[in-house]
Amino acid sequence: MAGSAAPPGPPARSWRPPCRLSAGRAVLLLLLVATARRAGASAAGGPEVRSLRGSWRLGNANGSVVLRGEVPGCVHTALHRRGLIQDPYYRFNDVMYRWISLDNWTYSRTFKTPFDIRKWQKVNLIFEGVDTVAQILINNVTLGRTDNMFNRYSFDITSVIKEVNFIEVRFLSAVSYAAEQSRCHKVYSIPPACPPPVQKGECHANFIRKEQCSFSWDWGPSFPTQGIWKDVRIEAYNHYHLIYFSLTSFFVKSAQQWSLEIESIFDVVSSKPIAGLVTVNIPKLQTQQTFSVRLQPGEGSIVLLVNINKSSAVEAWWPNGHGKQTGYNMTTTFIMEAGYQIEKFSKAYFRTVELVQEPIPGSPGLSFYFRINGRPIFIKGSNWIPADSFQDRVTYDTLWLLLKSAADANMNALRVWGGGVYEQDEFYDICDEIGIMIWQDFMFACALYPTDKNYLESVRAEVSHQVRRLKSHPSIILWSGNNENEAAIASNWFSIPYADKEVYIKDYVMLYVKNIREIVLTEDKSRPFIASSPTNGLESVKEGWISQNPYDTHYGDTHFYDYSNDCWNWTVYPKTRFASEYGFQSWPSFSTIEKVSSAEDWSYTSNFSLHRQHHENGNDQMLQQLERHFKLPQSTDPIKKFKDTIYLTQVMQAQCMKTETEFYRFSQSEIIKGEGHTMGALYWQLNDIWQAPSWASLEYGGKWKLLHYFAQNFFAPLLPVAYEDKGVLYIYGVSDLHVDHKLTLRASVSQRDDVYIFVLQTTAIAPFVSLDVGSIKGRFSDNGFLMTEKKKVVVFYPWEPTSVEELEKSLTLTSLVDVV
Ligand code: BMA
Repeated sequence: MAGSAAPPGPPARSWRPPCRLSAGRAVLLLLLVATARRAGASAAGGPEVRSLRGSWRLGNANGSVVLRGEVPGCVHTALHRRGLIQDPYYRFNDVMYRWISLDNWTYSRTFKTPFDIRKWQKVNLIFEGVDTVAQILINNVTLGRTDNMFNRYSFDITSVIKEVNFIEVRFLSAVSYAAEQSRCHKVYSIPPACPPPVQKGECHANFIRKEQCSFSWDWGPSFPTQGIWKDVRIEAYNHYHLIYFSLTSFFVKSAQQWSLEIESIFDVVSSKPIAGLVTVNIPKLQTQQTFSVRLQPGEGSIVLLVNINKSSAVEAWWPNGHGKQTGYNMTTTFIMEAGYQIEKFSKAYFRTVELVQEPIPGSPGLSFYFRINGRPIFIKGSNWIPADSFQDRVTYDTLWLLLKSAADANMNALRVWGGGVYEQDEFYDICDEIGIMIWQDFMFACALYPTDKNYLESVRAEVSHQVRRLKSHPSIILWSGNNENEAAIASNWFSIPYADKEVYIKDYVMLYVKNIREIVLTEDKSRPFIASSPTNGLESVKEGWISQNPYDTHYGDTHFYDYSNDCWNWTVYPKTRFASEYGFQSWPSFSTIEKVSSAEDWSYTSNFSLHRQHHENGNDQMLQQLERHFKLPQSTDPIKKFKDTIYLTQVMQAQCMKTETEFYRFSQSEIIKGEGHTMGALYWQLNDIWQAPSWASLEYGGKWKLLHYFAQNFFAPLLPVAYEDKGVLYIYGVSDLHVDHKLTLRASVSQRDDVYIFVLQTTAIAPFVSLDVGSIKGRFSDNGFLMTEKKKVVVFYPWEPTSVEELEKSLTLTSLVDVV
């Protein structure tokens, strides 16, 4: 490990934001200008693009730390790459390196303009993402300021750009900014002020439009990053420029025909309107239509409606397990009287989504389920959190591995949870490709939020940008305003005196209903919107958007956590319409923990084990749950005892989640005492942000916990469930299939060159058999199983090259009988 840089003294530079730093010009321009990268594609005379990716100069406020930093990237990653700090995830480094986010850093570089500036009517500097509070300068001229990590910023630099330029992005610590904004909000406080001490986090995350969990969470560290986290470039153009291009599909019932809505947003720099022709061509569907259009000066959109040829059989896009994810190649050509021609290649998908909330015979309340392409679908999956504290480390491969693991475990949906980030384009591309439906939260979680003018303006720009960027993805089936903020007010999490409640309800409605919802409904009519999760849906609307009890099992969705009752007892679970969050913790495997700890940390009660646990009393809760069904590990060898405990927490988590999920699945087709008709099970949580105990089924790095293997079984399309109720054994056959099936059991394994076959033998029955190959990346065909037969064959699918020798060396086999 490289030696760490000494924490420099307090930040010297003194520009402080006025109360609520006005993003003024930048935000205004964001609404007026916008992206070109996605719109891409040009012919002669088209826009010139100069990427500013690559190596920048990076320095802290008093100049004591200067280094090169990659863009896109952040300060922490740059310091780590240069060997100035250790792995930020190692041991206690999250708190040791707090100084990094308290300092104010500046990114700068020079660059040459690769084109003749005089030839262009407009030159923009585009940031796809700035994290978060910064002043942007070119050639010592301030272009504007940024204050929202989720916005796209575009600055008009036509009159500022020279042949050789000096660009600076002067960041202000997100932590200081948030504190300052909270201090300035004088009329009333906006809770929570700080996270619970067990999270070792920073305060006032709700005062900054930044990944909320970067100030810490109950499963994650505090790393409030600074950096240019997405693409940055210069764009020059004449006449007009395509900035957003999106497709949404509709099925027109009256005509029994699919139609596509194509929206193109342009910036027209000519002083006069520009006329032209747009041709849309989908060869496979024998559909071609030409439209004459007229672009007005300034920013504006054109919306074209393409009716798909009725005689072509359109294959719809289906979720994983329900059919194919068909998409059709489509070309859109813009031939305008002035300027260049644009040819845009895209994929057109056809699917409908309805959120059905209607009376159910024999049950008070309303249903809450998704109908995809006219078919009710039981939503099976989990909740997605950011895959890393440092977004620049999240590659396509990281996303693919995690999302493919979700699909391989028979999931058909994920909820992108509101305390993280709107994910990168590639995330949604993969979901489109493999049929993972996305419940997309807006990024607000577990807090109340301000609604002053500048804040709202920033949120409005964020919402328009994100909806425009994402709405073409068929995988997204729902927009949802926030995580648990309706519940936070309804259940008074923050002890707000009754007399003051109205103020917060007003703020809530202002933010999620009058702003976010309004924008979403204007921008995207192709999918439903709910204001919060959990919510009572239409019932919440009726009660003024905040229900008395948003956890009501007769309406909407519920979140349910119970660590004190026996989790193997299905009667403790709510017979809800839709379980959108529920979960139990476990520890990640030893090979994962080992990478960020040292020998002295390897016990369940070490300082390290306490430090990594961010959920109050979490480690004890796991032991208490374990004790109900297992003997706690007693080995005198401390490492063996630690490993046995880790193994048991995973067994316990897997078994609890199996019980709970099977309960939700068999509650699909029944109403008992007015409750039931459950149509969704999204457990908390799919993935981990670092190596620590959490609710996740995939460890940081992608390794499957026993829960993930169990999920593969409890989410199987055909599921037999047996449970006992007052002396009667009930057996359910749960099916997600579209046709009736006879159930026959076969346990068959096929052999391929790139997989490894494990043959297991036992002389006695072995419960919860776990195979572990340490740090070798890959997954087994099955794990955590009950071995009743003498011999069992398990296949290992490696994610990177390995060998029989390596696997043999790393293999550990554990079952309940091995725990001492
Ligand atoms: C829910 C989530 C997260 C949290 C999880 C586990 O409330 O929305 O905020 O991490 O429970 O406590």
